[in-house]
Amino acid sequence: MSSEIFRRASLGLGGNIGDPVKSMAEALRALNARPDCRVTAVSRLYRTPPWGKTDQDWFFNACALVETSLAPEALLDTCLGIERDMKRERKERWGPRTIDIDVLTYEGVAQSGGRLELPHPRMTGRGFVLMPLSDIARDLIVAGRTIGDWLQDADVAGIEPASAGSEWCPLT
Ligand code: PH2
Ligand code: MG
Ligand code: MG
Repeated sequence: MSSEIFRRASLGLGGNIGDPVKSMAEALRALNARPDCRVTAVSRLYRTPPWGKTDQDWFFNACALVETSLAPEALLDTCLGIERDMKRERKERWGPRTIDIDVLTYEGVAQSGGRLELPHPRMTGRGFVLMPLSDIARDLIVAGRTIGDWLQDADVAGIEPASAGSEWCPLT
């Protein structure tokens, strides 16, 4: 008998090479197909100007909620494995990539200094994370404030919804 506990985590997805929308949908399907992960919510898709390194193509970004029995680091390794299986290409930090999957939050866990910082240390300042995340987790509290509150103070210039809902990502 298994009595595994499933905890909620949130993920940020993005990409700006090849067909990032297809890659993000494929990544979430791969995650959902695992017995230890259930994708329970998918945000709208967004078109976002490049942040950090601005001389590159615009990104597509989205967020998802998962329930998982994996520990945080194991969830990260699973996401990195999916990136690898999808032959992720990346040339430089913050530069162009085919697919990026970041673990943003993990229920009940705050940690720093290791391989996986939680919550993601830069998520509260990034419009391309906060906009999609607020579609599915507006009331989630990160660093003492809700995602909706962080979003109100964030720079969201140029960010545009590119889908009406989660139809861009059929999970089955
Ligand atoms: N990811 C980065 C760097 N810059 N800009 C946008 N708009 N979207 C991203 O996902 C993104 C970025 C590094 O992970
Ligand atoms: Mg990233
Ligand atoms: Mg990453």
